Amino acid sequence: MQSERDAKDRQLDEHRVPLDDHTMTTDQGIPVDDTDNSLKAGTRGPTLMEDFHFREKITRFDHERIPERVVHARGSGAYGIFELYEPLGEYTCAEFLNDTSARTPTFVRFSTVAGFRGSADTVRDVRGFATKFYTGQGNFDIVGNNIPVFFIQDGIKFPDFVHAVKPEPHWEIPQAQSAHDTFWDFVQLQPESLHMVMWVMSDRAIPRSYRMMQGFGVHTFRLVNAQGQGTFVKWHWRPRLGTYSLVWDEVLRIQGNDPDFNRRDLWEAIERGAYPEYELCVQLVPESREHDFDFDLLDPTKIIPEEQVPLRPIGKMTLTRNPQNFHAETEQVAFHTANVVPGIDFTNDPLLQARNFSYLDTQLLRLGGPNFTQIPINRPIAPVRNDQRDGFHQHLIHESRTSYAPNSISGGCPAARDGYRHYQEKVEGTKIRRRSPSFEDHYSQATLFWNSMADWEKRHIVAAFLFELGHVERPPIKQAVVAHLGRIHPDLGAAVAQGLGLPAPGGGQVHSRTSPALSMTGQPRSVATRKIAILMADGTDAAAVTTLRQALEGQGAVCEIVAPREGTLGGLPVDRQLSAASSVLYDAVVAADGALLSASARAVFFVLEAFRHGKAVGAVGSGRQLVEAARLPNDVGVIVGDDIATAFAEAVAGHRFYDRDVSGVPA
Ligand code: HDE
Repeated sequence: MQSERDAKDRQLDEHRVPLDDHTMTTDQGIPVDDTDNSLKAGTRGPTLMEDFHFREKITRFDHERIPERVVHARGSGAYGIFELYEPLGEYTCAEFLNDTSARTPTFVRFSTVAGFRGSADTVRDVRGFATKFYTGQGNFDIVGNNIPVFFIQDGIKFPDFVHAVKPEPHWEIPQAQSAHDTFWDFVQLQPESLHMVMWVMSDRAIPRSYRMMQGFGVHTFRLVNAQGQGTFVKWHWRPRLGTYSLVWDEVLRIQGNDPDFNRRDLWEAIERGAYPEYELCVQLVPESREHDFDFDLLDPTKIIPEEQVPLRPIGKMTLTRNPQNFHAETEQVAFHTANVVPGIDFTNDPLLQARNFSYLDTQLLRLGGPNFTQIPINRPIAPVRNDQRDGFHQHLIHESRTSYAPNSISGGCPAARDGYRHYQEKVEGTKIRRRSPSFEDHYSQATLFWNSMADWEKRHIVAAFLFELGHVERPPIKQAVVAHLGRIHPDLGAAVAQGLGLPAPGGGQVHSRTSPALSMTGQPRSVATRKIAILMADGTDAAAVTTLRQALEGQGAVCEIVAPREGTLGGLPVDRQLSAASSVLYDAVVAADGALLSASARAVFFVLEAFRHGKAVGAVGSGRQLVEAARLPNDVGVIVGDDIATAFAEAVAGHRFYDRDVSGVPA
């Protein structure tokens, strides 16, 4: 089968510069004989202006950076393919959503929002989940997040929100953190942000991995079928491995140990062939049901609870290839909410409408002109023919003698026909700067979120509010936020107030509805791709380690041997030396030696810290002594014995033992 993916690959091939043994040249193709010494008048003399190689090299270096994204500056990308389960002709005429034999190439960029390009991956923040589908009818982008709602209802507030969350203007502090006055000042004055704030204070905002994170289109979009009939749609990505998060104390330590934690995790999984998979699901709402909800479908601060409109899986995306050049691919990729193909359309969500303006505008600045769609990562595989011309960095040599329509000289070509047809929505209204009253309720869904959390999730949310508000300097801002929290739920308000030493806020009546799908409990369980540290030292029983390792790796886990020194132990290569390792970089730990390691404070701390972060801790052979030295209590997640493989794998698959109360670590 000649797949569409091959088409994108072939297109990219034209632009690849392979590593080879060719002679170095200048940008003009002139061979270079020396790139280490500038041309000088005598060995100790001044550098000469005529050294064109030197000047070109330095000039190119001076111009290497392009403006980083105002938001979502830090990101990681990967190529994939999308395969459809069943034709959706009843709802949409988009060809890639009707052809189950198509393998539509995709490029995904995951990102954080607030931090600069060099900030750490594992900050508390919403994550971007942007996908470009290179379809036969042109590029379609879902520019989504890992949280299904947004902070604001109208795009005109976006600059205010972003200015509030970014580092404060006078001293550019703090980096990649919402824990500061301007963010919480915005929140207290803009209660429409509260629902999203609840999500951001939950563990959703500290994902374990981009491979274990949901994605959401956020807005209500519209599918349109061949008869021109519309259906409202919400986009959801569901990771095959389940949705899992880190714990806050761990996050603080990962930032120093490996600021590239999520980027590295994605890259290494793809290199290993453990291809991340996400199911694309839709919530479909017939137009006749538009007003059946107690919220407005156009309001991006609201979800459609899954219990009201179930998710329908329609296809699967598999990420199969890492980029070869970060700048060319991940940095230059340009997503846009308005990149839609026939059969997919917008709604009047005022946030979406603003985005439809913003993304093209930002690309013009960031990528230096209107021809950024010719950059290989952005080029559609569908043919591009129009009368748009010139501009900076035009790569195409248009041979036509005309660049206008209508024309007779070129036989009327390119001709506009049978193309994208906008949904025929009837629109009328009075010009007005006001929101619909149906956008007014800012609390009910925040309450729904709180009500739906498991106890451990609630504890983590309270701890997150305490961390964040604990960094706010102005007491009136804290008080105002706590008052809002009391309106979301009296328990939440009281718990946060107590930690801040404030009186419990008054709270009115709140509803007790829940939406079980909002909780992260009950995720698919698997040990596959989980990273396990095996602590060894000289004299460890290597055969026992090998047996355990084979059993775990047989189920797809990734084991690393951590030991006091590099080299080999009992014939097994050491992957990481203890001084360069930390438990926070692993999902679980096995103590395989106790005789030597229980005398090492680092090794004892390694095991203790893993335990405190709720991880499975195993011990084989003398490893039992290390567990004893760490004084771990009797716990279901501490598995000691000679044949622990099955029980340990089961414990790792459950991700964490949250009954240990990891919200307030260290205890
Ligand atoms: Fe974005 N957003 N956004 N955004 N957004 C950008 O585009 C903007 C919003 C999202 O990996 C920018 O190329 C406005 C919601 C992602 O390259 C910019 C508004 C959601 C990415 C921009 C929003 C997103 C961006 C910055 C309010 C979730 C990264 C650089 C009206 C559904 C894409 C760029 C990538 C990037 C504007 C709100 C997601 C400035 C004006 C809601 C994942 O154009």
